[in-house]
Amino acid sequence: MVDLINVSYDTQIPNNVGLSEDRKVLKALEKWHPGYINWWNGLIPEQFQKSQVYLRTAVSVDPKGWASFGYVNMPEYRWGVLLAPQVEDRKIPFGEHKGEPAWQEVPGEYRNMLKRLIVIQGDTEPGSVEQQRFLGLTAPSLYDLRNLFQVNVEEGRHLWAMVYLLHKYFGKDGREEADDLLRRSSGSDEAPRMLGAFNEETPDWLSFFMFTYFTDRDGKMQLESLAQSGFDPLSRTCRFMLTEEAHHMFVGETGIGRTIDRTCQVMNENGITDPYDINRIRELGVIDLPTMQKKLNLHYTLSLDLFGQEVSTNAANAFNAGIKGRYMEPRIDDDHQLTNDTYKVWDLVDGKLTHHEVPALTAINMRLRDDYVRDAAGGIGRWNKIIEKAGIEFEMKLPHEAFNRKIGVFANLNFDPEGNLLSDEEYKAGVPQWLPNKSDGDFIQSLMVPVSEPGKYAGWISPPKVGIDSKPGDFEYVKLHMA
Ligand code: BYC
Ligand code: FE
Ligand code: FE
Repeated sequence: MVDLINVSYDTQIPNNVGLSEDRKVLKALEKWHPGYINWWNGLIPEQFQKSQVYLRTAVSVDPKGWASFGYVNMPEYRWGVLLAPQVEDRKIPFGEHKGEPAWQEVPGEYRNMLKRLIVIQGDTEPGSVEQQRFLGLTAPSLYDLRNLFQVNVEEGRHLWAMVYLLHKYFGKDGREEADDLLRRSSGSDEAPRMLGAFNEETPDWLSFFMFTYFTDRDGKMQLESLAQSGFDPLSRTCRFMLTEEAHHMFVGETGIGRTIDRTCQVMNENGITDPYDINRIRELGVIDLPTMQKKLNLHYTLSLDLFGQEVSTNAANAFNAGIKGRYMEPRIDDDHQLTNDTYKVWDLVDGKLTHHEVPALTAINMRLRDDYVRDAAGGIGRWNKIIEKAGIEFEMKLPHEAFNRKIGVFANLNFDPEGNLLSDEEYKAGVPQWLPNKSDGDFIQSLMVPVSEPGKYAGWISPPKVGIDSKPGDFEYVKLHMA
């Protein structure tokens, strides 16, 4: 048990926001903390709560030394409140207030808009931990187990980051929203998480890697846009969160890469050249490449839905207000107000996909999604290099953006992964080849057996090339608690 009474919040919560002098916010956070610990302890299986996990903890915002590594009992992890340093004389970088001094307090006219965005951002963080709650039981190695928990504690810290903003700047309704972030829960019927992808299951480690590659990358894009915000505390918070996000996507990219690598290796050892020889490949205890492509299709398209409608007045208003900007806003060569600009969005005319121009202000979500698609393509190329090097003829691909969508112009239309519009029957017949089905799931599940000896890995995945914090291959990343 954690000692909830004698917690010294100023020393327990590493922070650079002067919490000890901010009595009101400190009190609000003290009230919120037991609920958080309760939520956390309910998610992580007991034996892991008592284990020693080699984790990094954010202890400052110095780019050279912001994290310290060491063994931690997870209930005692020090979730800090850290904001990137204030930029002197920072100006609002876009929208109708462009050039005015950045806001240090909430601008009254945009209070609700700002609160909504902070709540949505905050809601995803605990949602992802809930989705990943059972994975610790089947980790393919101690290295992977440690990475799972690293991602989990940091998503927990991201929740803290948003809760701090709610408590500090939004008074009573901010506190209520902070409580609701612990009340909603992934996949719940009564109180689900706010965005679709955070109510899906993450049933196995391949899903976890796909999620951290594709869905955490939505996190990166959204945080980049919020980091541009004219509301300075939000900007500073998001800038620091981005430092941690890189590792989450690294876990995803290398996890998938290692899974691909192992499959190719086993195929070669057994003289299998046809990647579609699925039964033989599966009998050898590795995941066939076509099934990995199906998982990719699923997680990529779920993540595309997180960008909202292609044409959105919400997004236009947030940009105009100076609350949420674009990816790499300072590097974009335009007036940063979008008074006369247009942008191309997808449209469906007589069953054919086309582009048409709309006022750029309304197409902010589409633009961010386009940036995301480019960003997500990078890893696919690196995975294909692994397959090519192994001499196997197969290529992983991002499916067309119209495939399997629930939000936006393509929602609930029957597109195949190439972007062809199909009849209901054609679509139904194709789905088992495009998305993971029950037997794919069962097969992957059958491989999910925990490996807990230092330096050993489950048969379906290769070891990583380098250790965390330069540790050697047989490093004991988690000292498991034995009951
Ligand atoms: N599911 O005009 P639209 C992360 C709603 S991930 C359900 O397009 P907008 C992380 C929408 O709310 C990053 N509902 O809205 C990753 C709206 O409802 P209301 C999370 C959806 O605002 C991994 C209506 O449809 N951060 O950090 O332009 C692990 C009309 O839509 C969905 C953010 O998202 C959906 N997918 O765009 C851990 C940043 N999509 O209000 C963490 C904050 C849309 O009319 N959020 N709707 O009832 C935003 O910027 C925007 O709210 C959205 C939506 C981009 C999400
Ligand atoms: Fe996060
Ligand atoms: Fe993340």
